[in-house]
Amino acid sequence: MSADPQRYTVTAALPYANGPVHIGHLAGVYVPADIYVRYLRAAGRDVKFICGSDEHGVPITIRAQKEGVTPQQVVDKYHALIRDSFADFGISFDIYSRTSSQTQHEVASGFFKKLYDENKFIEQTSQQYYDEQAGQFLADRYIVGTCPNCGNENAYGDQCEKCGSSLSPTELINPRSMLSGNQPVLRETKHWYLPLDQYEPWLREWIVEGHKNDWKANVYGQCKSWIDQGLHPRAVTRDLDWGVPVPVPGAEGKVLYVWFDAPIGYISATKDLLPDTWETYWKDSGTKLVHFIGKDNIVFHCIIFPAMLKAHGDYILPDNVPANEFLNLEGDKISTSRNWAVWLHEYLADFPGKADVLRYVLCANAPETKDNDFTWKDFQARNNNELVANLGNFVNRAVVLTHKFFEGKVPAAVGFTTEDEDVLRQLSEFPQRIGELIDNYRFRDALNELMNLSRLGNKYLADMEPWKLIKTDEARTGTVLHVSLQLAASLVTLLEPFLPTAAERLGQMLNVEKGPWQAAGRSDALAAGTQLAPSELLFDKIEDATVEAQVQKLLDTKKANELAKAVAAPAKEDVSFDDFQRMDLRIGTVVAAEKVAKTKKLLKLTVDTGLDRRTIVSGIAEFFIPEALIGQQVMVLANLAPREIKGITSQGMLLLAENADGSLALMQPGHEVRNGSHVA
Ligand code: B3M
Ligand code: ZN
Repeated sequence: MSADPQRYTVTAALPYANGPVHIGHLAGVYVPADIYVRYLRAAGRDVKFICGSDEHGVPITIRAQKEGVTPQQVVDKYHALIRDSFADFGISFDIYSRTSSQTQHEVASGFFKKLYDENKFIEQTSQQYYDEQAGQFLADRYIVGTCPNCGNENAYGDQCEKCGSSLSPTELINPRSMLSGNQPVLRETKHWYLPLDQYEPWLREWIVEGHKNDWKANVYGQCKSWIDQGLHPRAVTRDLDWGVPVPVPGAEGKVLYVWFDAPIGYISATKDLLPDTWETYWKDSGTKLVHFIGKDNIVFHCIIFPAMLKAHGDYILPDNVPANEFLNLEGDKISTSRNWAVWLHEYLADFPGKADVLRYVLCANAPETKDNDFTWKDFQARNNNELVANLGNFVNRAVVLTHKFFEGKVPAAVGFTTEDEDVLRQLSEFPQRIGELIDNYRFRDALNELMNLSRLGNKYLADMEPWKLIKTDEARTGTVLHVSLQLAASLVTLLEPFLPTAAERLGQMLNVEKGPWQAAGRSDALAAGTQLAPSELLFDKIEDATVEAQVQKLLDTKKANELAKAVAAPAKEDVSFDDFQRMDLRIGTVVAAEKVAKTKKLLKLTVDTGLDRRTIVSGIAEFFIPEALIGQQVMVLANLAPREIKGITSQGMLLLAENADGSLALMQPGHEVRNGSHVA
C-alpha cells in the first residue's frame, strides 16, 4: 500500500429521527462505512467520520402528528435511540450530531444566503396543492396519490417508494392530503429553485465522463439516466413551519427544503467536531470526501448536493458515493410502517453481546451490487459454520493447545519447515489484499479474504496435528503453535474493522495490541515467551429454537398486519323483524364431541339444548380439540331443518364468529345460563 498522506472526510447518511434504525440501515450504510473508516485509521490516514440525525422535513412532522406530540419531542426521542443503537453496534463516528443544532441553522442559513446574494437561485411563483381544511400547503410527503409510472396508489409527492422514481406533487394521479384525506386545491406560492439544468453540462462531464470507471455501476447508472433524461430547476424551499427558516425577505412561513438542509448537516457536524480546523476537511483539495448512503439517496448526493457545492464555490466535491442496494427481510421489503424489520435495539435485547455477529452477517451478505435477503436461517448458519467453526475454532485451538502444552507461553520457533514458511508467506500477503478490497468498497470480498486467513490457520493445524506431534517432538510442536499464534495475532488488527469487539477480546487473550495495518501479517507479531490470558470462546453456537423464535415474531407481525388490513364484509339485505323472530336461537351445552372419521374439518357434537340432546355436525375441527369443547355453552340455531352430513343427521347449527384470518370463535353467553335460554 502506498504511504498516501491523504485526508478523508467520510459521511454516512443522516437517518431521519422519526423511528428506530434497523438491519437495512446497518447493512446498506453504517457497517460498510464503519469498516472503511476503521481500516483507514489503522492504515494511519487522517480521517473524520461524520453523521447525525436528520431532524427536519415532513417525515418528522407527520410522525409527530401521528403520535400526538411536537416535532421536537419526536426528534429528541429518536435521536437518542438511534445514537445509542449505533454506539451499541460499534459504529465509530467521530461525531453524531443533529440538524436541529444551532450550528446547523447558522451554516445552512449562511449557505442559502450566499447563493441567494449571488443570484444562484431562480425565484418562481407557482400553483401548489393546499389543504383548505388544515389551512396548510402540502409539501412532499403530505400529499399522496397514484404514481404515474407504476400505478402505486400510495406514492408520495416527492417520490414513489415502489418504483423509486422521483416525483413532483402535480404528477400524482388522484392526489389526496395526508392531513385530512381530502382532495387538495391549487394555490399560488413563491419559492426558490436551484436551476439544475444550468449544471447539466458540468455534471455530465464530472460524472458521466469523469467517474465512469471508479463509481459503482449501480450509482453511475442511476446518475447517467437522470442526466440523460434532462435536469430541471428544483425548489429548495417549502411552506412549512418546521425546519431552517428561509433567511431572505418575503419568505415568512417558509423553511429550507429538508434535502437542501440535510447534506449541509455533514458540514455543520464537522464544524461542531472541529471548530477551528473543519474547513480543511471540506475545502482543501487534498481531502477525499466519501458519502456512504442507500440507493434511494443517490440523486441527492450525486447530483443535487454537488450542484449546491459547485454553486457555492468554496467546497470540494465527493470523490466517491458507494451506495448500496436494499436488504430485504425473509423475502419481503423492509418496512417501518408494516413493522417488517429487525430493529437494532430489539436485536440487542434478544442477542446481548452479539453485535459483532450481526455486523458479520450483514457484511457477508451485504447488498453491494443487488438487493439481498436477510433470513434468520442464514444468520444462524453463518454464525455456526463461519464464526464458530472457522474463525472461533482456529483461535481457540491455537490458544488452548498453547495452554495445554506450554503453560500458556508463546513457544519459540526452532527452524521453519517449507510448510511453515509457505504459511507465513501467505500471511504476509493478507493485509494488502484485504486493504485493496476495502479501498475499492468491496467489503464482502474483503471479509471473505479475512476468513480465508483463519481457514489457512485451520488447515495448517489440521495438517500439522500438534495434538499428536507433542507425543514425539515437543520442539516442533512449539514451532507449529508459534506460527499459528502469529496468524492469530494478525487477526487482531485485520479483524478490527469488521468485528471490533471480537478483535479486542482476541487481543486481550493473546496479550497484543492491534497494530498499524501495514504491520499486520508479520511473522514476529507475538514474541516467544509472551504469556497468554486464559482462553475464552469468541463466538458460540446459536440454537434452532433461538432463530425459530425470531421467525415466529415475524410471522406474528405478518398476521397482525393482515388483521389490521382486513375490512368488514359488506352489509347484507334488510330482513323483517318477523323473519328474525322465526329463528329459534338458544343456548345449549356440549356434552359429547368427536371427530367425524375420514374428514379434516368435521366434528360430531352432542348438545343439550334444554329441549333435548341432539346431534350437530359442525365444520370446526381445525380450530377446536373435541375434549376441550365438552362442558362449553354454545349458541345454536335449533330450528334449522335437519341435514345429512357424511351419513350423520345434523339437527341444527352452532353459531361462530369468523375472524379476518379465517379462525373461528364460539358464540357463548357472557356467563352461564340455563340450557334452552332463548337468544333474542
Ligand atoms: N434522511 C433520508 C434517509 O434517511 C435522509 C438522508 C439524509 S443524508 C443527508 O433515507
Ligand atoms: Zn411508482
